[in-house]
Amino acid sequence: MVVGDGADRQTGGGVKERVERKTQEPALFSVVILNDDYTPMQFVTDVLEQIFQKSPAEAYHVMMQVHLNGRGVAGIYPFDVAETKVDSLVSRARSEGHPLQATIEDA
Ligand code: TYC
Repeated sequence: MVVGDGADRQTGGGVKERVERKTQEPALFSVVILNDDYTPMQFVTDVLEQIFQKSPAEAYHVMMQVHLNGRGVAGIYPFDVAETKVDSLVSRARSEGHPLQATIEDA
């Protein structure tokens, strides 16, 4: 048994001498909202505030960017969080009869 500085050392035989202790950052993904001709501006602003925790000013800014440029980033998250946000957005949009779409992209 080795008692010492916490590093895991062994000798000989190509055994890894030091255990890698660096934690990996989770991969991040952008939730990108897409423009369409039918979803009301106020609905998009509301979901940006309520699902993506934007301030009213940020939500309006992102909504207008999407309206003018075709797409915009609603937020950046680990994949499972991004997926849940898109599911929430799409199910809320469909339940209110809006065609709003969002995609997930590498950040
Ligand atoms: N283009 C829509 C309209 O004029 C508004 C809109 C903005 C729709 C952003 C979708 O992601 C969107 N009513």
